[in-house]
Amino acid sequence: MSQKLLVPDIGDFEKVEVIELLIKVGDKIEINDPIITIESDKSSVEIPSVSKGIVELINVKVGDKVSKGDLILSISSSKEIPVEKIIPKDTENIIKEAETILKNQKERTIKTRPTIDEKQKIIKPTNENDIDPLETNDWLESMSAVLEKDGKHRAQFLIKELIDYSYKEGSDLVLSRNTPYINTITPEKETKSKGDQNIERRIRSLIRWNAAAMVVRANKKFPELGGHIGTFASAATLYDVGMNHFWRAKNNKFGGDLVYFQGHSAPGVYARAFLEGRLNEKQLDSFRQEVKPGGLSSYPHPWLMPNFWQFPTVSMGLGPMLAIYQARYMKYLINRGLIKDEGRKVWAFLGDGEMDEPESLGAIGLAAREKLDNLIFVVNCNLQRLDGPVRGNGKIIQELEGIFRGAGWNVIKVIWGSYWDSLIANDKTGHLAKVMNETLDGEYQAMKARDGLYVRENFFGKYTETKELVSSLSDKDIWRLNRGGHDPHKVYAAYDQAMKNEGSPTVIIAKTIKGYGMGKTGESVNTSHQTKKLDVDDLLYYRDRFDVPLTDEQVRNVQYFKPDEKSPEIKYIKERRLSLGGFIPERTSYSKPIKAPAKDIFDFMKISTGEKEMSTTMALVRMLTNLLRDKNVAPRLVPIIPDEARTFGMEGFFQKIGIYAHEGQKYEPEDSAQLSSYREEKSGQVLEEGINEAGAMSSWIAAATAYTNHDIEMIPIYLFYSMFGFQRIGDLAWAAGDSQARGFLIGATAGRTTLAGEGLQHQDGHSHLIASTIPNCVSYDPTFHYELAVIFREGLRRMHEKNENIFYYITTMNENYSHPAIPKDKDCEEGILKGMYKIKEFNKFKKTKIQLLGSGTILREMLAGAEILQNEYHIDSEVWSVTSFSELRREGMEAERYNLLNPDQDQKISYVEQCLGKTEGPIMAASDYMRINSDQIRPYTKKSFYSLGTDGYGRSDTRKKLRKFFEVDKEHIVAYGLSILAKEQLIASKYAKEAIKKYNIDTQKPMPTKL
Ligand SMILES: Cc1ncc(C[n+]2csc(CCOP(=O)(O)OP(=O)(O)O)c2C)c(N)n1
Ligand SMILES: [Mg+2]
Repeated sequence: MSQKLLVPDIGDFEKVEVIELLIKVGDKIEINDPIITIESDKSSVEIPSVSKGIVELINVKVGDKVSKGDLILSISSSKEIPVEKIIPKDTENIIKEAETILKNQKERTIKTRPTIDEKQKIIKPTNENDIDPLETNDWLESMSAVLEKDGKHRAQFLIKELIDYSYKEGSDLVLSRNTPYINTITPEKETKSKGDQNIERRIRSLIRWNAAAMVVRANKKFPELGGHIGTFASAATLYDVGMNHFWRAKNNKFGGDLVYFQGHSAPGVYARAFLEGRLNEKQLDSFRQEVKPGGLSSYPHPWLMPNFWQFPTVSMGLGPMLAIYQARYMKYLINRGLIKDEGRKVWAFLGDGEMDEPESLGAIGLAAREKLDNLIFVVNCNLQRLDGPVRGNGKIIQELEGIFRGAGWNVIKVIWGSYWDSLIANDKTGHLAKVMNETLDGEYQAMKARDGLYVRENFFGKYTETKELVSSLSDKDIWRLNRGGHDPHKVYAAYDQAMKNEGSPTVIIAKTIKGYGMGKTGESVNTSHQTKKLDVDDLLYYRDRFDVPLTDEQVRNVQYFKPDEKSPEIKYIKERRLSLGGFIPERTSYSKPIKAPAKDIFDFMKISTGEKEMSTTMALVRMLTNLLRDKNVAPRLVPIIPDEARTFGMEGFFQKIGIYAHEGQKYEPEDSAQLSSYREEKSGQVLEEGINEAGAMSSWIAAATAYTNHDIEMIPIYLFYSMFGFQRIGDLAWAAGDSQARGFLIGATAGRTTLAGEGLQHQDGHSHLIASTIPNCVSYDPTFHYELAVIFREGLRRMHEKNENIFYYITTMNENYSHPAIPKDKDCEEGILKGMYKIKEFNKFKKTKIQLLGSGTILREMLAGAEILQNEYHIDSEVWSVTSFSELRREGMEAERYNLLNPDQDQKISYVEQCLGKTEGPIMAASDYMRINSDQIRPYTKKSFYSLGTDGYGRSDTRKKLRKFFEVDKEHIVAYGLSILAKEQLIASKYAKEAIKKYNIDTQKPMPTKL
């Protein structure tokens, strides 16, 4: 039996052009197989089949315009399947279902005591999960009575007391954003570590010593090197417990946990690697001396230590944000079936001062929403940052608790060490908890800079009850009362619970002392962060404090200490790591390259579009649609969009590959009947980030480094308004370079005059300049679709097939125009990739010539200007399409450098010079970016060079007016061209003057930068 396939609902569009037939008569098709591609003036979408069978007849051809209900084709099929799109979830049913639930709820009778008045009826328990409604009612009635008798403040007070009490009794399921200033896990509920605490302490002491020695030695040699001792000193236990018991390394059986180390605690990580036998003394001695290969980088930089560091974290705030998106991306890969779910975790270590960076907290809502129980934050609250206290007048731990709990995180506070346990247990009157709550961070800090007597007087001395509590303790005992973050038992228990937590991310907020153990010079003092030199007395104190087995002489020489390979310490440290699968951090990749698609997949972009006009953004989307048909590439593409898919004409992707949503789609979308309906799915491929460029970039980095973190090569393509790219998330882009990311960044709707109506804050005139500052970012500003195809294909080949550690920034525009076929010249493709090629030559008059270089859409103004110069002024020209001024500059710099270093050798000729050296006439270059963009190649041309550009603030107007304003339209190109030729004494100046008059160019108008 025969069936008809019709054009489905395509939204607001009528008469949309068919641009591709993806089937032919006789083909066997399955449900969801794409059958044709249609294209409106903004986007192209594939229409999938809603039936299966053999194609009998095709009713449309390329170029036809179709609307909803038009016949596309008919197929023969044995089974009767409705021709209409499969009916979406029935709204009626959903409503009915909801009504039934509501009805049932109403009918559910709760046994309550007879109610006395109307008001009490309102507070009847109605919660379905209530296991004892009678008891609940008792409580509610009491509350009602309190409210009536003593008012809302008293009611609030009682609620708070109840919550605090339940917390103290061991319930961490609190209903308040804040809990008392004590540990979340009560001593009875602590899971005990199976580790040998004595050996672990000795190992930790050696790591502490070697980390400090490393910084001191480096600064003795070269005082300018700097470094930090105080940070790691405060975090040593937090790291050690993780290293000894929790963090599983990547190996051939397991994907590995991912740990984001706090940037300036790097010395501690090196010191441990030294004991593990991964680094030697010579390497420790090259800390912060990275110019000579083999030096240890100041902070975690994968670019500088590509086999060691995994994540760049030292730009505060990026670590937490990247870690959240890393954890989210891990779930994405699992939900898409690309990696196994092995219970891997992402750990991020952060400073309490660092939490003030907006990025640190900016994505915590997403982490909770996406139920990232594979994510664990550890915030080291040593109460200090660089200059002074983080919250001298407040309490950072309580503040963070409120914020994270409010966002939906599992919060574990690790405030007090084991020595406090009995005191807290004996705090029958609650006064100890009261002092703990009342004492400010500034006071806590000051206490640890003093001594036991000071603490007795100023802390315990506040109330008779607390004074009494410690009356049997000596000052030394009081001084020994430790903070939670320095107690391996407390830290172990917290990590253990974090590992077991399900359904939400965990934050461990640990209290420590900055410069722990450093004594007078560096412990808990405001200058702790800056301390990088310790004098002999401090070193001796540090040695004694941690029982490091060094003689005074060895201490004076600041020697490292590493026990014998056969010592229990070294055996223990190695055994621990062996049992956890290997070393951390370590950066490796076992991903397989992706075979670049056959060239012909791009061929459709090498022919002319004829009359048809389209933007390069649309050409890109067309290209991606085609790439999604390549079986090697398709599953690896990760389109990432911050809420602009429709702007870029990408809504077709919603249905085709779905939007990633970890819970799938729990609602029927409003537009479910339409072809491009908003489809969320657990295995969705598109990362739709919402209005969140930093988040989108973090996702992109996670995907772009999946080759090392998950051993799977992915192809992330992040499309954004070009102005909200590098300018907005520049530091993340720099971190992407450091991380050796591989993928595409697409600055869409690019240019300062091409994006016409949006105005000052949208119009980008400098993203290419920022992109060019990142050494491994390759950027292009193509004009025509074939240029885009050549560039993109090469990007795929270099990054994902050949695994070069580079990433691409390509700008695409929203200006519609027709695209010519790729020039026949055999060197054209090479020129496109190198950065320029000759696109047209005007050679009619053979008298006066000018070289015209154009980039992006301004190339078209150049071409139009060249036409006028030829026809109206008899000026010949060569027009060059410059696909990348930045790449030309890089090549030019290299050639120049070689020549300067090798004055007696054959001199290299830069590619710019190869193109322009033998040409006639001066050069005029222009782009839709600031003049400095085209000026990049000025030093490599040996000719007169003039550039036009869009310097100044953008503004909203028509494209034509904007180009006139910024003086990059064809009329200015003609006038400036003539003026340049006059200045070079190649023509008389009157021609230029005439043109200026003819085109109404106001010579008195100030520079656009001043307007
Ligand atoms: C974006 C950024 N701003 C400033 C710095 C300089 N800096 C490095 S560490 C630091 C203080 C860190 O304090 P905190 O986060 O509390 O960490 P702690 O050393 O106390 O553990 C500052 C300001 C930086 N690395 N990154
Ligand atoms: Mg701090």
